[in-house]
Amino acid sequence: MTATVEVESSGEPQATGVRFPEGFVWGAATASYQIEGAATEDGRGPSIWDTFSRTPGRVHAGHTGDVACDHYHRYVDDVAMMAGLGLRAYRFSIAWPRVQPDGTGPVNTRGLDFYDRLVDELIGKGIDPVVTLYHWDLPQTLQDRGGWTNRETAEAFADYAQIVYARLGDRVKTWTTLNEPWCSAYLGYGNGVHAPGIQDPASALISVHHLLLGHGLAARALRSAGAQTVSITLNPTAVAPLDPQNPADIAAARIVDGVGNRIFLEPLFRGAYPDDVREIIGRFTDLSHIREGDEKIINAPIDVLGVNYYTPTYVSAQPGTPAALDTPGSEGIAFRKPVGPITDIGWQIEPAALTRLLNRLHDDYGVPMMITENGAAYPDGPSPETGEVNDTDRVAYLDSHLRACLDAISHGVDLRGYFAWSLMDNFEWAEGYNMRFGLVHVDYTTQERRPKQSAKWYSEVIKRNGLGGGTAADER
Ligand code: IFM
Repeated sequence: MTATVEVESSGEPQATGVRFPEGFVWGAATASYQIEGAATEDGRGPSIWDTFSRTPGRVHAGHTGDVACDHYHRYVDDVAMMAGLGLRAYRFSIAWPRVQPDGTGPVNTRGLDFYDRLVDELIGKGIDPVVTLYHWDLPQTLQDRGGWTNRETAEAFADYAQIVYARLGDRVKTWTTLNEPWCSAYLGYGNGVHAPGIQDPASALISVHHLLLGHGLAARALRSAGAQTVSITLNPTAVAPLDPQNPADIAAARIVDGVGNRIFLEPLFRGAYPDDVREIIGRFTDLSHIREGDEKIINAPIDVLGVNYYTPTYVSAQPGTPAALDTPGSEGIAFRKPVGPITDIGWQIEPAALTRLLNRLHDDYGVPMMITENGAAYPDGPSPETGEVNDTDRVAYLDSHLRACLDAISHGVDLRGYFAWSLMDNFEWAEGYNMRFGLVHVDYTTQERRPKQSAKWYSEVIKRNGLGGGTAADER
């Protein structure tokens, strides 16, 4: 697949107008806990995020997902809004505690009914449903038994995957097992910034393995049940040495790449943890959680890799630096503070790092990919004069990252789609409602949805399957 230069009917190519490959999938993404609300409705059990967000001091200003965007009640209007924007696909996640309130055992049919209705609504409007089975809302009962540090959670996840597939598999083609297991493991059990809020390197590394095992078991089950497209979404760190000529910085980047990326990629695509990563895991655990045959299970074939990208990471060797809690084994490594330009959440903007990342994943693993999340937080709101949300910063961010995708496609990357994060402003985990990533503005008092400038711009991008000359922001 290669990017093409647009050719007008006059036969004159436009200077920089570019199109994406035919059939490129255009969508937007959300996640259950971030938008649904209805936290105790229709038999939904508690998740670790209910517990965490209700624990004082864990989430910005004590915000919770109890109501969120009230999508559970407003999904019909929300799907109509997606159709109005021209989305071709919608990536959403299923809340495990809606389907199995205790994580194992009895199925809550009313929970499944909700997703059944949502899928029908999407299909009725010509929008392809792309399902993620786990986007961080683990049933609390499973956490009470150790959560992802317990191997049984991986087995329970595969059972849950089959339950959901049995209900939706006749209509949903794309099945993503996990979203960003890096976050589940290292933020949930490493630095404790996310639920369940544990700070323990061994627990984080054991969780990595059980998440991967859960993925492998679920992928196998989905495949044998007949799933068409099986996938996992990672958020690989676009890590680079601060000084690319300095061997110590290069070695530091290799360690971060090992613990952050290769720990997932190598067993997924090559069926084994790399030796240097095993050595690091072995510093914290006796490795007995990695049983004979597990890596083969994790190596279950997938059809497409979901890639979430927001920001790069630069590291340098700095003896005496304590290990970052989200990166076990990183003692002596300094993570550079983001330098401008940055988004509202403090993440450095560097589209070229996305191209580098995609090229690297293609060169090393040769896997088809989709961008399953990309976007930016800005503190935007309606203008008092016009009522419009003029989020030109977000338009520029999206435009530059789509161009970065095109650069990767020109390199030979088999990139099949792009999902903007996020369809609408929502509960941004530990940041609560303080960070707005949406294409659509949400007024949390009235629940009014208001498409921002970026939503209108994105609709145009979808319509023309590409970008115009300059940035689309300039076109306005
Ligand atoms: O909001 C999150 C999403 O749930 C997972 N990926 C990153 C996004 C922005 O932080």
